[in-house]
Amino acid sequence: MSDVYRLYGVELSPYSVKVRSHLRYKGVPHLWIVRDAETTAEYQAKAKLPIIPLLVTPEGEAWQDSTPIMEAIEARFASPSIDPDDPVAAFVSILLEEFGDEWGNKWMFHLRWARDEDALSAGGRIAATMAKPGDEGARIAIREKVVERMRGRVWFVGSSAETAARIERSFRDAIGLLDRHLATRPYVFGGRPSWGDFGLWGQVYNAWTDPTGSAWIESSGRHVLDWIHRMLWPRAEGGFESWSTLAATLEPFLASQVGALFCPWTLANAVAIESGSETFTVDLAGEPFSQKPQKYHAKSLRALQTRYAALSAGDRKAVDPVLERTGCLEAMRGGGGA
Ligand SMILES: N[C@@H](CCC(=O)N[C@@H](CS)C(=O)NCC(=O)O)C(=O)O
Repeated sequence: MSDVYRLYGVELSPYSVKVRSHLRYKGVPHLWIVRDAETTAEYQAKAKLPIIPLLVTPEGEAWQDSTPIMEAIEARFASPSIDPDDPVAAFVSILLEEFGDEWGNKWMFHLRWARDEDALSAGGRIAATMAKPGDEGARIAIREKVVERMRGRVWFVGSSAETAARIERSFRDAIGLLDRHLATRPYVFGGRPSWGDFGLWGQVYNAWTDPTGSAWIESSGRHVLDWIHRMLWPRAEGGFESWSTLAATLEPFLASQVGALFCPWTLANAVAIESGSETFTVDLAGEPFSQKPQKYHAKSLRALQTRYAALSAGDRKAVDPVLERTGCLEAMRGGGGA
């Protein structure tokens, strides 16, 4: 039996490239199969949900959802681990993975579809994978359809005229803070990539493939740019750092992005899902942010809270002061504050 995994995805899917970089780093034998007009039938025969990435194992099992896919790969291919050794760094790493997947996706989705030039760029690339090669007429027609459809869906991640400035400021602030942090290390937690790198990177890399995200990153984040390139084929260049050397430049990122924006947002989202609200509004660093609740995020927040609850008493004692200082503790405890 072949030992090759088959990963179905597209370059413009942040969760697909996240899993692809992980497989590359782990040295997992795999084929990257672009889900295009030609491979759609084989993709559909395996996929239970209409989402990418889809990873088909050598035994023919079909795995979906990037975090569980990566957990399963970590279980099968233990080394090199993507969990930092230091317990504080290890927890912050999975928190940053969640932040990247859920809040970072707002940056990416908003930047990609809000402006004509970005929508044209991304829509054109998506259409190129869907149209029959050489059929220009079909490519243009599909591009128009994709742009219209996606622009009609940006509300889904909370992008609107009212939230645009907040999302864009968060992206630019995050790039600046990450740039300072990455000025002295190749990866977010030191000499090798972690959960946090993969989650953040899928979104930031995708934003960088679009004109606006690329211009903003390249004009103010040359270390982030190097990391974007590095993460396409990540490799261990050294060990993980401990929290004591990471804290000076990572805590400001945690405080201004995760604690001040993502945590209150995800808690309010979870409450809105539970109460079945159509929309919700939450105060984020003094500004109202309104959107329709997103179901998946409530589920992934619960998974993260379960990880927090499972920390040993000793680890929790080390992690709590950092979460407290950066405004992340309440969300990890489930919003109840106790
Ligand atoms: N939580 C999922 C999210 C996957 C997801 O939203 N995938 C998007 C593309 S990035 C998708 O498949 N959308 C429908 C499609 O492209 O057909 C994961 O981490 O894998």
